[in-house]
Amino acid sequence: MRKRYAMSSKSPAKLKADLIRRAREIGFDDCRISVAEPPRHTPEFRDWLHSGSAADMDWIERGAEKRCDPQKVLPGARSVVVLAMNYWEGEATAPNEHGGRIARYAWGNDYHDVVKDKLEELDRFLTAAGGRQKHYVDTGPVLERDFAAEAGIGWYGKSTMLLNAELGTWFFLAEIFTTLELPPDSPHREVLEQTALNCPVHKSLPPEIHRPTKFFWEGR
Ligand code: B12
Repeated sequence: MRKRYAMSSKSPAKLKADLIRRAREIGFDDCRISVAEPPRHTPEFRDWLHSGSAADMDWIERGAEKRCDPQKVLPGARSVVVLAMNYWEGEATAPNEHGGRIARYAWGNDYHDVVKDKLEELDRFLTAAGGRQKHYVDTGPVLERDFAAEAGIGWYGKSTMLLNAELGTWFFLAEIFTTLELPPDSPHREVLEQTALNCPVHKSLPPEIHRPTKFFWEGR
């Protein structure tokens, strides 16, 4: 049965604390807030697109303007709630008869469905507090890693995967854009250093790293 929430007159700090508690109760491993501003690495994203790195993923190009501006996703958005969910399910299985192995992110039920149900629950919670929301997991026009890095969920690893001190790279991301103003979190120190130094990690990488035409799986 769906939970009902009373209209709230909580302070933004109290609302954030309650939201985080609820997010953890329903199975998210981290919940942090970013301001709904253009993501930090929109110039790099545009370069990536112009260099043809999106290959046949033309849907990324189609949603490019929204990816670069949260106001085009949800006019009036003030905050982005960023959520992380662990998908580590134990050591890798033995390769099959063809020598292949299934990536961990695909072991369980489709994460798009699993996470979406939980996002809907948090969306209802925020609606009851007076917000308008849009939520996404993976398939939305969102530079998810940038918002997550900005909110302090983690920092960029060599594989371009976001790294979290407890979860490693083994987590999915999801976001809720909301018109509510929630106190933002800060980026991890590593993210600020990577950006200030124009990221020697990213610069030292072979060009394949951002080229889905040559897949680069989970840092291996
Ligand atoms: C398209 C896509 C793919 C494509 C292309 C991958 C790619 N690197 O772009 C393919 C199919 C190959 C793929 C594979 C995988 N993906 Co994928 N993918 C996406 C998707 C839908 C868009 C990514 C995108 O915008 N790419 C464009 C490039 C430019 O963006 P980016 O790689 O995220 O780069 C960011 C940072 O590196 C940073 N950046 C860029 N340049 C610079 C320069 C400097 C100086 C600095 C500091 C930072 C910086 O800013 C960029 C923009 O945010 C996102 C979901 C989403 N909507 O964001 C999931 C997503 C990135 N994928 C995810 C996952 C789990 C995977 C796989 C591990 C799945 C698997 N096991 O096969 C692999 C890992 C591959 C990899 N190393 O990235 C997760 C990552 C979670 C995490 N912990 O980081 C996401 C967020 C999905 C989710 N909701 O959980 N993916």
